[in-house]
Parts: sequence; structure tokens; C-alpha cells
Amino acid sequence: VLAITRRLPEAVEKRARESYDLRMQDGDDPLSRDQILDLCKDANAALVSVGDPIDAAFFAALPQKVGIIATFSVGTDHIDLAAAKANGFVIGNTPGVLTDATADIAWLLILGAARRASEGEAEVRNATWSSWRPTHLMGTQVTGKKLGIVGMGRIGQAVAKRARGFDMEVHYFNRRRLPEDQEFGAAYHPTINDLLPHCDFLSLHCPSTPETRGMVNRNFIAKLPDGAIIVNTARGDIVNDKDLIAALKSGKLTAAGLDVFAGEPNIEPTYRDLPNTFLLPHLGSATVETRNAMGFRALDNIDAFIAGREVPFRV
Ligand code: 8YV
Repeated sequence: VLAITRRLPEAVEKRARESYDLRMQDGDDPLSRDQILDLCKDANAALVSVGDPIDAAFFAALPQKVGIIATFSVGTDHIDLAAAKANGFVIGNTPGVLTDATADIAWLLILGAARRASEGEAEVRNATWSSWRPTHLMGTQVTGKKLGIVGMGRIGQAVAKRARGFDMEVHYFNRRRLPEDQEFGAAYHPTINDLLPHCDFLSLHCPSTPETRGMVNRNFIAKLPDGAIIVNTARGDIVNDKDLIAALKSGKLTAAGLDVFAGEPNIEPTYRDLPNTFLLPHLGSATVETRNAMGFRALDNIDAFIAGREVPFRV
């Protein structure tokens, strides 16, 4: 028996149904901890998603029969990993298969924020586009600028690789320097403070952890060049919303491109009112190919656990 907290792509549900008796809801609404526990009551495994409250209270109440929690994500910040370990539950995630889709969305944010795509699209849609004029919606040039990457894991590397096509000078911070073949020509900075002055554009690719939560605050933003652009495809809570909004209003930052938000989908409402934000509803991994691959990877983790094999993507 497999408990699934959210509806999954058709091909993934089909494969899951071939091997398991499924416990899942009809709709797509996020479930509460108690509702998820209820789905899990006769399950041997659970497939959960970002936003599900897989916390210490969840593990304390979860029947031991549910041996594995496989998350449909690479991020695990919605899971209390220490509580999982203490209670003897195995956790699996889906790294690798969403790297390119997420790097592509980071680039959509870079370009969309720099080129004022939201304002432009609104004019066309609302029929407020009055004329072609030389000063109409002038944005920021991307090609040839400096790009800074915080967190040079798989996704950070894929973003750096794409930046070469834009003739950018790429800089990165990571806890450790990478071998040269994984740097894609990017220059390493051993501290974030060293990196920030080199970022006309800054793209976040670190996990949400106690060290990174609220990291992008007033002090952090002050060290960026004036007029910089920040994009976030990582996690919303890495950013201090109040400080980011103040910098977008004052002109310290030209624009921000955001795919993730603290408290999403209930985001800080001021973002919607700012002309210089380019906003997406957490679409980083949202391609048919990637979401199918993520689902299959989550099922691979579950199948391996149930068969007594090593879980291939064990956290
Ligand atoms: C989606 C993600 O949120 O993998 C992650 O960590 O944030 C995204 O891929 C995820 O697919 C939803 O569960």
C-alpha cells in the first residue's frame, strides 16, 4: 500500500498503480498533517511533496509500517530529517532529473526581470500598448554582464553553463571550491562577501537551512553593485522579503525574478504591486519530462526499499 499526498502526472500514477494499492485524495489540495497520517494508516510507503508538513510531530505519529518517505523533490526542507532518522524512517529524494528544467527557469527569471517582461506582457494583454517609442520599457542588458551564483551544486552549474552563451563573466560561492571541469569557467569566491561585489545578476541555488534562511537581507543586498538583479529558484525563505522589497522600491536593486516565496502560495502581497518583479508560481521543475522523471525516481526509491534493495536516492 502506497500513500500519495498529491496528484501526480498521469504516467507516474499509472506506474504506481501497477505495483501498489494507492491511498490518495481526488483533488489537489494540500493536506494537513492529520490528513496525511490518515492516508498513511495502512501504508508501507508514502510519496510526499514540497509543502507537506513532514515534521517531528508527523514522524512521532507515523506507524512504523511506513518504512520510507519518498519526496517528489530534490529539496528536503519540508522534512525533519533528524526526526526521520531518530524514528527509523528512510527518506528518498529526486536529485539530478530536475537540474536542467530549474536552470532554464532561472534563466527565464534573469531575462524576464532584466527585460521587464511582466510590464511588457501586461501592456499587450491589457491593450495599453500605445505606440512604439525609443524609450519604451527599456530594460537591462544581460549579455556580457557579471553573474554571481550562490550554491554551485547541479543546478548552479547548469546555470553557469548557460551563462557562457550570454558571454557573461561568472562568479560563484560554494562551501568548497569545485574541480575545474564543474566550474564552467566561473571564478570561485571563498565567502559570500567576496562574491557579492561581482554580481550584476545574482542567482540563488543553495538549500534552505538554518544558515541560509533570511540570508538575503539588507546587509547582503548592500554589498551588491547598485542596480543589481536578484533571481531565486531555490527557496523563498532564503530571502528577507521586507529588505528585498525595500531595495526594489529604493532602486538599490533594478529588479527581482522570483519563482519561490516564503509561505507560498500566500506570498508577501507587496511583490504583486511592484512593477520591477517578475513572478512565477514555483515552476522550476514543471515540465512534463521532468515531472515524469521525478515521479519515476521517487517510485524507484520506494520500489527498492520495498524489495529490500538499497534506496538509490537516499537522503
Ligand atoms: C518542486 C522543488 O517544488 O524539487 C524541489 O525541491 O522545489 C521543485 O521541484 C517539487 O517538484 C514539488 O514537490
